[in-house]
Amino acid sequence: MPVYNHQNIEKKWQKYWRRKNIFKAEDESSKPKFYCLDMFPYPSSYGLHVGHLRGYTISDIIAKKRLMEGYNVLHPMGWDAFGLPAENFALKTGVHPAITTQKAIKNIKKQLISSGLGYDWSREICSCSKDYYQWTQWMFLELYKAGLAYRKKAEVNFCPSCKTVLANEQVIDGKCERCQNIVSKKQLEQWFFKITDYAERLIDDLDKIDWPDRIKIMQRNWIGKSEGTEIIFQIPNSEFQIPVFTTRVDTLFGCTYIVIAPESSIIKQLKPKISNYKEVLDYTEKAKTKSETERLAEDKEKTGVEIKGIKAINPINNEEVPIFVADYVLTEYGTGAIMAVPAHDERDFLFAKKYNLSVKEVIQPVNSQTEFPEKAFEDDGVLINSGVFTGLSSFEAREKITQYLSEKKLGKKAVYYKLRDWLISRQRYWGAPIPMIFCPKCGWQAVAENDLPVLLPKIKDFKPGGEGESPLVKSKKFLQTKCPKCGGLAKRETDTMDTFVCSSWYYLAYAFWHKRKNQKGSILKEHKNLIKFWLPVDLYVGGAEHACLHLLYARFFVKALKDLGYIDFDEAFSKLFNQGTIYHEGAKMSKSRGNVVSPDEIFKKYGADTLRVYELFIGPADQACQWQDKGIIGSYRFLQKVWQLLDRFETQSKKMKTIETSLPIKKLLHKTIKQVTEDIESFKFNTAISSLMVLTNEMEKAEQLAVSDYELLIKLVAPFAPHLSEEIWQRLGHKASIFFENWPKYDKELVKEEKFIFIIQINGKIRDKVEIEKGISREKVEEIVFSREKTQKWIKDKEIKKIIFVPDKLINLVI
Ligand code: ANZ
Ligand code: ZN
Repeated sequence: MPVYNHQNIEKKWQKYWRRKNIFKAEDESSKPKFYCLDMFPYPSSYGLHVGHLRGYTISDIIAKKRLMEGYNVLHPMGWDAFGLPAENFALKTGVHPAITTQKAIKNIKKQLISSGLGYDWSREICSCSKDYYQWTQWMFLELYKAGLAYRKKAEVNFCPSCKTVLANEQVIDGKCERCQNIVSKKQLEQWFFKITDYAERLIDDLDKIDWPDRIKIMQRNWIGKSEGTEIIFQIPNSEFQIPVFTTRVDTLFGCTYIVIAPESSIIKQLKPKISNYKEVLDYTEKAKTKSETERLAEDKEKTGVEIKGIKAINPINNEEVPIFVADYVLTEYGTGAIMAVPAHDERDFLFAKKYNLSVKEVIQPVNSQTEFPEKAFEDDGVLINSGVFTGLSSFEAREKITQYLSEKKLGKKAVYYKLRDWLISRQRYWGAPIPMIFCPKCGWQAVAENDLPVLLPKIKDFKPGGEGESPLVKSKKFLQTKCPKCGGLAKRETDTMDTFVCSSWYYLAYAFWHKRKNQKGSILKEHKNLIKFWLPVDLYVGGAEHACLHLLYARFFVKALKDLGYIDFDEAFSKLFNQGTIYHEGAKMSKSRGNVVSPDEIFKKYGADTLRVYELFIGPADQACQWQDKGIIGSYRFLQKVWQLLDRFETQSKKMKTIETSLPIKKLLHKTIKQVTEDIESFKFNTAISSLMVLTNEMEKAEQLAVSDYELLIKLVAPFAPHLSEEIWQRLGHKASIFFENWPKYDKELVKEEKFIFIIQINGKIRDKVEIEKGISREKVEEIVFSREKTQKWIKDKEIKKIIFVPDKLINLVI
């Protein structure tokens, strides 16, 4: 029998699947639906590497199994095509991003098809095409009309290398998520989405979805719900008050000064009373150049300036405390001011040490006496030096003191979130233009729905401006327009949208994309039924790096669209799976590190089926793993063996085909059906593959093998190695695709573990018997034996000198 010639066969089946629409979803069907989604890739000009393909293989295996299980499967694909990578590549090569992007899409699509991935291409979307971004713009207008999109001047993150502002989520440890350069701060007027309105629901609804805990925890922390107390500190002889937010109102008696953030408007308001105003102002100017992480870091030296001429009154004991301005307090969080308790907060402690401020202990650890602290004691404890509250636990005191303050109208319970509004303007060319117009008379006006899309003009010079000016400013034709309200001369917004806006709704588009007409109005309303039919997504597969980016933004969109009445679910992704990253030569596989392995070579040499098997045989699907060029041979050999088994049925006489499989092989086959079925459901593809390898080896050795049993093996292999399986299936005489066959069911009788009577001897005499399964390990047997009361009685407290173990027979304890 010749070796399996993947080169001819794989192409043949890829064509067949497309021609026969094998993987096309049905919009009307009595079958249960299954929506299996991959995070759509950005069309990199460098193509895909084998690391990218891992996630796509995972979702494809599940989708193919579901199809065989009788589901109506939607498994679509598209392109996250706007954004910096495409634009930067275009800048480097001098070719327009529209051209490079189309070229990249063509190449990647070829790679995906060559991998045997079964997508319904009739629903392909491309976020940079005008018929898609028209609706991205429409979504913007919907949010704008609902008051969820707004413009404000704020201190924003600016990446000097990407020359654009960024959202908070796109700044990782003070660095740009795209280029890893240090991000600076700038005062700019920008467009924001009011994601903070949804902070609470974004936390609460995490309970409704089956996502990895890791991702849920990251989102919870990012949203950062904090429950505490807002306390009012009055400024004597003035009507001014400074509200502070604390989670530790139990430490209020230990407050020895208060701090306001440098950006606080209170400073200006109090100007006439401040005796060192210039010094304060100089400090606030300097603070602007520091990043948030720098400001908050515990180990950085604290800086600040006392605001002289005014004091604040601690409402719990009417003590006067000094007021400082210091950059370790942020304007954007809580009230932008804090009560400082150096004895119990490390940052306050360091600050107090530096500026010689008093440290007053008010919390004592339970069961211990404190010495003079070298460090703040930050835990909960028992109150001391706290008037009538002395002796209470921190927990009780927080309730009681808050209540006391509320009665005096000087405090109340408060909840704050760390989450900030999502900054969506970008001063870059390759994005969806923000559909707004500025009229000198009427102010900001939304573009009329009927005038969408606002087309991205084809300009030659799309280099970003030095100071964060969108390149679109240079296109006079684009810039100058009429005010939708008064008809007078007006200017278009020249910023484009963050590409995470494009990806915040694409999973809805797949439900109806093949049915859309070039229409105006609401695409979501028109296709409400299809959205209802397909969504939510049953399985979403993609990278964990999106935890607080795409996965947070998309959740916000769903909630906003639900509130607007377009959809009727709270969460779009019922189940999420994050594939593990592939490492190569000691680093994460990536173009920038120069350690990528291209799938194209492997397609040629070993075939896509081999690659698919190896992608998952390499290690647990949710864990990082090392790519080894040599490792791929094992997967190749496995598929060759599956192929060679076919020989028996192609060359031997008809009579041979009726041969019965021996019982041990039959049992192994049914155990394998059970294991593969269950392993795929729990994403344990590697153990599923190894059990298929064991079965194939045993079948190879077996003298007798019924064709019907071989067919069961092929069905199990089909989701992993679809081309090979189709080819074998056809050669076995079947006319239809193997993916229209039913997924194998195991015979319950055949997978039953055999039990037998195991003998327990003490000093060679039979003292006990136990029924156990055949083939279980020594450790397991010992565990069972020693947990038996009867055995224990015989041993009592005597020392066991020796244990003799005869597998599947007996154990003898020598005492
Ligand atoms: C007094 C205090 C005493 C505090 C103590 C802590 C320990 P979460 O919400 O969990 O992060 N804080 C409040 N607003 C701030 C701001 N704008 N910038 C910087 N820090 C701010 O923690 C809330 C605590 O963070 C608050 O409780 C406040 O310090 C600080 F022994 O108030 B605490
Ligand atoms: Zn950057």
